[in-house]
Amino acid sequence: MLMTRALRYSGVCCSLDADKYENDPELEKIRRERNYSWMDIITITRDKLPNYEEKIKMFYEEHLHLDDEIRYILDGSGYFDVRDAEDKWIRISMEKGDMITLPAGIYHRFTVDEKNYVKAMRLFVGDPVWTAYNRPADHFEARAQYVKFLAQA
Ligand code: KMT
Ligand code: NI
Repeated sequence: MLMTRALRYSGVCCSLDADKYENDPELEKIRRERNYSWMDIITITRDKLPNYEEKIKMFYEEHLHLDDEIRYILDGSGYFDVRDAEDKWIRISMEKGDMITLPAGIYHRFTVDEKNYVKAMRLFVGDPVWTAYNRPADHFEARAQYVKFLAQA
C-alpha cells in the first residue's frame, strides 16, 4: 500500500483479534501505553443506532476534531477517508481487527459499505469530546499543528 504521511500518521494497526476484545492483553497494552482510558462500543446499523440516517450523514461530512479519533473495528466494516498532503482523499478500508488513530486536526469522514453494518470500540484519551468541526475549520491550533506535521520532509 502506498503510505503517505497522512496515512502513516493515521496508523492503522495491527494484529488484534477482535473476538477477544473483552479480555485481550494486547489491547490492554495499547490502551495503557497510549493512555486510552475511556472507551465505549457503537453499533452502526439501521435498527441499533438511534437517528441512523442523520448520524450516517454527519459521519460522512468532511470534518476534524481537536483530539485524536481512535476506532477499533470489532465486527463489520467501513471506510475512513482522510485527506493527504495534496488535499486528495485517501480511502482506508477498515475491517474486523483493524484499529485506526486519526490525529487531531486531520480532515476525514466515515461511511459504512454496502453491508451497512459496523461495530466499533471508540477509545479516547481522557473524557471524550465528540465535537466535529465541518470543513472549513482551519483556524484551530490542532489544525495548524497537523498541517505543520504534514509539511515535514
Ligand atoms: C465517527 O466518529 O466517525 C464514528 O464514530 C463512526 C465510525 S465508527 C467506525
Ligand atoms: Ni470524526
